[in-house]
Amino acid sequence: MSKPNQTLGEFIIENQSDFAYSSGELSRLINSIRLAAKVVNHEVNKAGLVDIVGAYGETNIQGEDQQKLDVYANNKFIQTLTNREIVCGIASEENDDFIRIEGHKGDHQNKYVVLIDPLDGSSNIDVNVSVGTIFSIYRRVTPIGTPVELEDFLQPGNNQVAAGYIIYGTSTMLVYTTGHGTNGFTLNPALGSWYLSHPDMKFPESGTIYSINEGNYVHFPQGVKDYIKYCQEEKDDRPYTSRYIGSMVSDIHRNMIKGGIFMYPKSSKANNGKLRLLYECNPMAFIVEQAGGKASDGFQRILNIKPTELHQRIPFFCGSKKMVEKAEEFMRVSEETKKDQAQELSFSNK
Ligand code: P6P
Repeated sequence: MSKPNQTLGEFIIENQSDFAYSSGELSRLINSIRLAAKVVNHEVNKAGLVDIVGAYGETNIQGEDQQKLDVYANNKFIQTLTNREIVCGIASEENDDFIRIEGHKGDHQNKYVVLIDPLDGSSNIDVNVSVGTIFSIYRRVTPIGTPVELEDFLQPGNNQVAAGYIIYGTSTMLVYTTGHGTNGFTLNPALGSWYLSHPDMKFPESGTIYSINEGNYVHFPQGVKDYIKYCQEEKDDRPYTSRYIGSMVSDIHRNMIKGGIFMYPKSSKANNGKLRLLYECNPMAFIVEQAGGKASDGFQRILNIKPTELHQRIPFFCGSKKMVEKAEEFMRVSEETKKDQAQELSFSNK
């Protein structure tokens, strides 16, 4: 249930019975995220003015140059989440391993784990293009009272109890779900309050925007090449429009409002694609599905995938249901053609 211009705090209280486990803890969890988001937003908005823009001089486990704001955002979210006595573990794109939080009594009584990409699209910071934070929340699966373990983080996306993103753009928005629809809140920086600006968001079932880095075209699987050519041909509602910001949160947020598909497929340069399953694709898939969209790796639903590694990458097709289904059709046909050709080749060699 939502009322126009309701604040985030009012919305959480009014809907906390939706949270399957302990309503009070969801409130505190989301409140800690919205606090950290306001602090990070303040820094992002003045990035050009202070010496916080540019590389930090370190590289993260992904082998990517850490931008100073990456590190700042990572530290802020970890610090805020740790202080709230709800989280027993945090995994971050910026940290090689997960962080154990034993609680102020050292008794490991906290029930939730949070996985986070603290500043997605950070390479855009220096050129003043919007960036985002992505978070994913699970209930731990190992016994409460014991230290959190890796298996608490390697849960399929279906197990998420909440997920969301913050987009630091022309305005700053928090978009999240607890499995009862997807709602968007816009920050009023003058008041420091978040207002329900996009209640019950619905991903358009189809659209005319496709987002992919076509600079990698020659390295894509044939099915992706075929789908791109389908988007570009003069027929029906095509050619579609190509839009690619290079910041996944921004590309998917735009598509959720206007309709469209975002793709980061595997390629001959990156056998599993670039995006990470646990703290990028799973939370975005949960949010998008709750708005009526679809998210797969080109063949199977993202939320059904059982993770094997903390920082594992996965090909990602996400957006308007009918567009993702069309892309999957091209992927399936291409795979079937490849298998037929392989069979013919093996027969002819006998
Ligand atoms: P490329 C940002 O670094 C990111 O993880 C996503 O936000 C974005 O969609 C993608 O990488 C862009 O990658 O290879 O197209 O520059």
